[in-house]
Amino acid sequence: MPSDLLRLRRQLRHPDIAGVDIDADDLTIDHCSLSSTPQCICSLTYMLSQRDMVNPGHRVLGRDIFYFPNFLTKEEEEYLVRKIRESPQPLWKRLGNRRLQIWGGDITAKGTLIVQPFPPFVNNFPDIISRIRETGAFQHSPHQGPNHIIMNEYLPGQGIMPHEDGPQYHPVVATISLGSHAVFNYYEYQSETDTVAEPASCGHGKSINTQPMVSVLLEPRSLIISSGEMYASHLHGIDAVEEDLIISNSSSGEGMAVANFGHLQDEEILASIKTQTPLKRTVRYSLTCRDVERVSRLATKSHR
Ligand SMILES: O=C(O)CCC(=O)C(=O)O
Repeated sequence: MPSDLLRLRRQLRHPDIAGVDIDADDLTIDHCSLSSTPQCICSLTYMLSQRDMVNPGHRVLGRDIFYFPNFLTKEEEEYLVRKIRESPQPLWKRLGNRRLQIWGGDITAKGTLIVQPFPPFVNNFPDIISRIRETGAFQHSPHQGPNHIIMNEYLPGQGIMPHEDGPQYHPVVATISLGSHAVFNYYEYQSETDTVAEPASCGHGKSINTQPMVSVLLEPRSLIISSGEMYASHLHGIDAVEEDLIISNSSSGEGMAVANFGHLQDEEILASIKTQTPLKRTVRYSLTCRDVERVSRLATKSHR
């Protein structure tokens, strides 16, 4: 048995997870920090429990990333995009490089969600929240499902810088893509001993490897779930580009290889990859769905 695994078995005697029954074959330890901190033990517990919650057929590269192509139908996508485009101007918040709406309420500086009702289309048609619940990913979250959604709009050439989602949320994030594809990159922090050729940028005073560790192609209508160590100790972002050249698993040509190549289903996207044609981004709306752990029900105003 590898020494890492022996160490891990010793750590699993920690009282927080005593009695957890695991099989050595179930463990993916190559990308897990095996320090002896309780946080590590907790995140290991989480990884192990997450493993049983979401259908393993959706798992990407054995990591805590789950990809669901065609999570919504084309009709549902069209309906949602129409509802978003029809929404009143005051609901939009303008950031430096894009616009967004917040559904489910604002979060205070101390991390409490002041609950507001979701727009009706989130719960009724399509029933996004219950469908996300059914994936099993939120089974252990405080409200057993998302209670907060950030809806981002990206025009071609707009993206989002690598960032972490922060401690106010339960460590699972489910993101639905509407309208356009995008490439979702996961980044690692540099360890203090790393010597990398690439320059590094900084987050929370820690250096970030600017080379993505994993890239996932998000097709329109897809859902991606990040959890466990991908939530807790990695960053994610989307490059601000107008097109993406994606290569197939077997190709050695120029372009980007994506970890979920085997999960892709969109015929136009597959055809562009086959013919090595860059995929032009169009307007994309993303619904980033999370469970804010602390909530207050003081607010009464309804969603317009
Ligand atoms: O638009 C996306 O897919 C990512 C959005 C995101 O990372 C966020 O809102 O924190």
